[in-house]
Amino acid sequence: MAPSAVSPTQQHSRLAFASKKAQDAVAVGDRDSGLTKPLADMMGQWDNFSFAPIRESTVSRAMTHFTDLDAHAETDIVIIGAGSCGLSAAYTLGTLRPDLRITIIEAGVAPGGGAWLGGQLFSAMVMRKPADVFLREVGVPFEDEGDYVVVKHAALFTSTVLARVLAMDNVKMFNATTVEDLITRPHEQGAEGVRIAGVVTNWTLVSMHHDDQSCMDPNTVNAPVVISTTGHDGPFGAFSVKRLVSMKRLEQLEGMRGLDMMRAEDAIVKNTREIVPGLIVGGMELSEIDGANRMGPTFGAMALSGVKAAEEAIRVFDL
Ligand code: 48N
Repeated sequence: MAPSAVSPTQQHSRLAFASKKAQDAVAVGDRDSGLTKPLADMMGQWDNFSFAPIRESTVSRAMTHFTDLDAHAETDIVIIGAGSCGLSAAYTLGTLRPDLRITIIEAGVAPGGGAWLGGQLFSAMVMRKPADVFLREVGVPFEDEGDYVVVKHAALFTSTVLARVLAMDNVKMFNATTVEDLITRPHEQGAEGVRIAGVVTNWTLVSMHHDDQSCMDPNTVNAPVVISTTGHDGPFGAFSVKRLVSMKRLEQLEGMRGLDMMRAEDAIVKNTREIVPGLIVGGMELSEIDGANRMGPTFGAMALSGVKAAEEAIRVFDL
């Protein structure tokens, strides 16, 4: 069947929310040579080529995001984990609520979690309908196979959603940064309860060495709403729900059950929810609390769980 057509104008309109500066950067010049004219004119002219002058300290000041850390010390919504669920939540939130400041904390240098590949290191990504609705929303081409669709490379999905999210003026991602604890406040209904009021962060390499180097204290981000999508595996998988158990706020984790695609994906999307006041859990981290089945190499539930997590976050934020 013909691949889904996302017209250039649709693609371009998808960038409509990007800041004007960012949008100019992707403005398309005349393409009679296949490249934009400025780039085409550069080719073959390398003998007299040189970059504009710069001083190293200028790069250092431009690169270090201390002003971002300052701006995001107080934020509206934190998303822990920039995997397929977290990125889908960020896209949906950033699009629906450009008035909100959204802070993504991602432990990996490379965001994307498990969504750079399909399954067993093969590259194609399968999503069951109706998750194709999200692919059309963000402009990811796919092959329509009836009850499911195939994105020719998982990285095409992840890089497209990542590009959309990072182009948003109200979203900032701090990668190579780990949430190593949750900020809590006594919950109105009884001292044993807590509500979540933000996250505790550190550079990931620091977080991984607390056992062999003491006194590397963390940083903090205050937020009334936190979405946790930390997945079910990896060094920090299922972080928030494991922390809720260790702080005796959750009795125990039911633990992810065996693979059953038909049950797993519906359960993850339907049960994406606020677990404790101020904390919404989605994606595969949820399977660890609920004892939901795993779904294996199909990603529709991740995308739509992210959409639902965004909807829940807006509901909680607007309370
Ligand atoms: O991709 P993941 O691991 O998690 P999800 O829920 O977005 O997607 C899950 C999906 O990839 C699957 O597992 C598929 C569907 N397979 C299912 C199956 O049955 O096998 O992304 C989580 C992200 C990663 O990028 C981590 O680096 C990050 O969260 N992360 C954290 N970032 C900051 N602080 C933390 N404490 C933390 N923990 C994890």
